[in-house]
Amino acid sequence: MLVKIPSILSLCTASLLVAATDKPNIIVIMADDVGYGDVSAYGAVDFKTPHIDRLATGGQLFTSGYASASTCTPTRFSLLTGTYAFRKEGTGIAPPNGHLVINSDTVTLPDLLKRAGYATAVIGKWHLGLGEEGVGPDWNGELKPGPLEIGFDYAFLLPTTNDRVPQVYVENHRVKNLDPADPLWVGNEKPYPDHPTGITHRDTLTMDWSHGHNDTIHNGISRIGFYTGGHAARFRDEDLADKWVEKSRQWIVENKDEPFFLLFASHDNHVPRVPHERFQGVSGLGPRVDSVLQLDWCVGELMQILEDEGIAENTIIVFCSDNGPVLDDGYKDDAKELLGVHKPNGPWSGGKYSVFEGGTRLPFITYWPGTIEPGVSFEMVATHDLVASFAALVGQELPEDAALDSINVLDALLGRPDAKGRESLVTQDNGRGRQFGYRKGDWKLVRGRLLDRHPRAAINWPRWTRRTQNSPDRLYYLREDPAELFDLATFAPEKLAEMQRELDAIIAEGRSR
Ligand code: NG6
Ligand code: CA
Repeated sequence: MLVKIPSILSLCTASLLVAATDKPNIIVIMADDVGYGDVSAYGAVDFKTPHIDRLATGGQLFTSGYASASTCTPTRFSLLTGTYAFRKEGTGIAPPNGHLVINSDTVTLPDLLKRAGYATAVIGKWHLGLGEEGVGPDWNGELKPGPLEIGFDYAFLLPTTNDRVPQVYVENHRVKNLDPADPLWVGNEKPYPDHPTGITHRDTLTMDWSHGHNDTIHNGISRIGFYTGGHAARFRDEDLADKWVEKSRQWIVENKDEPFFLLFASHDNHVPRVPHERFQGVSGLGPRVDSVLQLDWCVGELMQILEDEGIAENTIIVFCSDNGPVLDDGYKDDAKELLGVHKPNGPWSGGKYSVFEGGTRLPFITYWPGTIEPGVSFEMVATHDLVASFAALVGQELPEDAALDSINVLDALLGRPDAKGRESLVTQDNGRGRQFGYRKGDWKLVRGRLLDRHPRAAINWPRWTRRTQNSPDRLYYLREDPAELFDLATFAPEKLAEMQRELDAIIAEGRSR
């Protein structure tokens, strides 16, 4: 009998262990506009991101980790739905009064995890719209449909972007701290003729605009769009990161006894870059890099919360970004002037808004201490693969008509030996198919009305890639030419035709899974 006790105990421990790792907590940290080269684990040398680096050295660092688009809304649409955004109208950069662009009956990543017993939350930037199509957000009433209607149990949001009005938090269905006596109005035009804007009151601004961003002023900064009211609800830009961490801590502590899924959607380093005072000036490279340091701090805090709660070994963290880097995205914050030799897009060409690699090939790290072996992975994975991969992790079958482009790359994400990533990938710019990238193995097709002369995207553009509009498809061999400098279209016409055929088929077939 006495002999048996330890074996029963160890059996119990073993089954507990299986139960614990069977359904690990999942945290997806999606950064905003952070490029491949913006993390020291990926080669940044002018500053350090020690916490993100800890994820990288303790987990799998992917050299071919992608966002599916080079702007925010389409990448986030695909992250949650597993379907390429170009398949759905209206998935370009969402405006301040944009409606929810994911249909409530779409099977989403949080839906699948909920079915598997997970508590689900999104904290941070949303930018997928709120409210019904044709109606949009009811800022003073119930903001639905929104995240709660597509699978999240809890939401604490920056509803659009920090440069789009209004600067308020949304908690679940409501604007947080909204005083009914001071209703919030949001619109596309001046509410009255002498409403102060970034044009009429430019001399009062604490951060000047360079293009766009000259409508309603809040916190000394003019934004995209107009609003009035809701004063008690308005945030300070400086406090956003602290708020995401505070709300995450609260929600994790409340939900740590069941498996949970948290989408931590940082706004850093999207413009206007106004990190908390304690990060201002710290990098010496201006607000852009200060904001990256603030993001890195958030990552460290999240890791610490897991440690404090004793759940670090039972939590998988994915670190990724929504699109490539940009220097001047509408405000004069000296991002370009203070860049020095830092390369936000690493070895690639292009950045935000581009389908060259720099627009979508981004830091991508998976971390699960005790389960994921540390290492570097050259396998191709993308943010919208998390739907199929996590469905597999938690034993949920993907419905046939859901997640139409999501590939189960779980083994690669977990760093299992000989695991394979995806074979091919379509990337897009903003909206519905103006530009496409198509990568298969080492080959890359670049198609479309190129915005590579776009001033906002102008990061380290090689001379060769400055094209005019409606240029023909181009073909690159990434293994020898990672910066996509040498168009091989005329040298390898058969390869070009094959790649064109495949891209056309993926677009035409309506699904790639
Ligand atoms: C662009 C904005 C840019 C940024 C972007 C969305 C102008 C001139 N530019 O239209 O500043 O807000 O939209 O960025 O207004 S994203 O990362 O959320 O996709
Ligand atoms: Ca973005």
